[in-house]
Amino acid sequence: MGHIPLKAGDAVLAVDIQNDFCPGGALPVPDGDQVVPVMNTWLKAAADANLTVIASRDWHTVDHCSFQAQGGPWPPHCIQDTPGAAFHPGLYLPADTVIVSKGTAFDKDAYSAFDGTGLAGWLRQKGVKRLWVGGLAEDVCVFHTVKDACTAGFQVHLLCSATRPVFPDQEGPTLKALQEAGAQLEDIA
Ligand code: VGL
Ligand code: ZN
Repeated sequence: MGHIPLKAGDAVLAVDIQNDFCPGGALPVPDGDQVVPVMNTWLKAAADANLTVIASRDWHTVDHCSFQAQGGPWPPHCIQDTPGAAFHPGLYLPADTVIVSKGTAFDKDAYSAFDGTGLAGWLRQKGVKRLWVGGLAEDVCVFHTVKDACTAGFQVHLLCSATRPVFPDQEGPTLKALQEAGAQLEDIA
């Protein structure tokens, strides 16, 4: 375990660590569950330091527009209040974790935790300057969340050992694009 460099003005954001994105789920990310112990280390460290913790979740309606039967790219996943939409049972969420739901409209998808949620303004109000981000999936919702966080002016650190892609052969271009967007890649696990 490397040193966890959290300080005042930091927040930790766990993106979509839900059963449907883990092995056995409806839209499994290869080795998706392996992000849990690493993410937990950061979540515990944030809680110990009294820092803001956010957990986003993909939270779709039935017959959501992103599902294949509706012409979208994905199998049905993360339908509101189903077991597949629940956070991974091993994920440690501090009592005051702020849960951000996204993709909640029938007719609109949202890959980023900042898309339509008001999260950027709320974080600014809380005085958050830096974000430490991990979760699922690296090439989909983590990618768009990190990009939006950079655009919104936060200093973003991507926790590389706390994220996994849906399509592992895309990982190189994904990481390169995020670095170009201003994110720092962190190998601390
Ligand atoms: C996601 C595919 C579809 C994600 C969400 O959370 O990465 N991926 N919906
Ligand atoms: Zn989705």
